[in-house]
Amino acid sequence: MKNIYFISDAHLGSLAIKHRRTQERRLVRFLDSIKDKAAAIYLLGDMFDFWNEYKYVVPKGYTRFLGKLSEITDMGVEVHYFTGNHDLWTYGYLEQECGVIVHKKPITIELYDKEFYLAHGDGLGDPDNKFKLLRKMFHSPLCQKLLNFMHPWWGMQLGLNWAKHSRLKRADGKEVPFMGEDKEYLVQWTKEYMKTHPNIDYFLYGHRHIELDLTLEKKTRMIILGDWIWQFTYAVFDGERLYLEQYVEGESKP
Ligand SMILES: [Mn+2]
Repeated sequence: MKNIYFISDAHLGSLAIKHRRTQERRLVRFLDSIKDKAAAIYLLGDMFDFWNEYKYVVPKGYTRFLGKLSEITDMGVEVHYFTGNHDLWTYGYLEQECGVIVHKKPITIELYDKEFYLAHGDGLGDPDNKFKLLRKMFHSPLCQKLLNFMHPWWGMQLGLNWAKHSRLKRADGKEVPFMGEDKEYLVQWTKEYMKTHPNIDYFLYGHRHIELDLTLEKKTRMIILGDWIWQFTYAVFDGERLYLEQYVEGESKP
């Protein structure tokens, strides 16, 4: 039985990440190392720090990453690309050029015989009004149109700098550690959602940039994937077990 892999939050191209070149190469080596063992790969959002497709132009860079995705989908392995809150402005290029399946909303899906709820995690339970407003703007068709009519020099400049500052707001660019079940919005949101959707076995998220594996009920687990900036963590489902791993270079795992 082949594995199913989940990763998120590489924030490729971030102006706030000094090691962004080596980071992309490491991601590509990881993808290369799993491609033969994978039944499917789920990218749970924010793989790019800022991605916006124009009608005839896409952002510079990421050729190794995009090439690897294309190679993997050409092999017949499904790659699912969830939009995050940094890379939602995709309008067909990633599907047509790289063969990925784009999801702009959370999905519930049966993988082998388990029920998964998969989402990036933004907009689920976060009460911050500023974030909510920004999220509304980001998803507004009018704002998206405006962004696309803007010359890419302005559009990319605006996007990359917004993304950079949103990273630098955190002390040393890293995320606050786990605040406890009661304070984590995603945990709270998941507990609420479970009440009306008791059949879900596993909830998987990105966005929060922490590694979390929480048993919420006897059969229900919630996992947050960490990131691909500092932690290089991912989840694997082998049909029976679901677990978090870290990609350590030079190490090969069965
Ligand atoms: Mn995010």
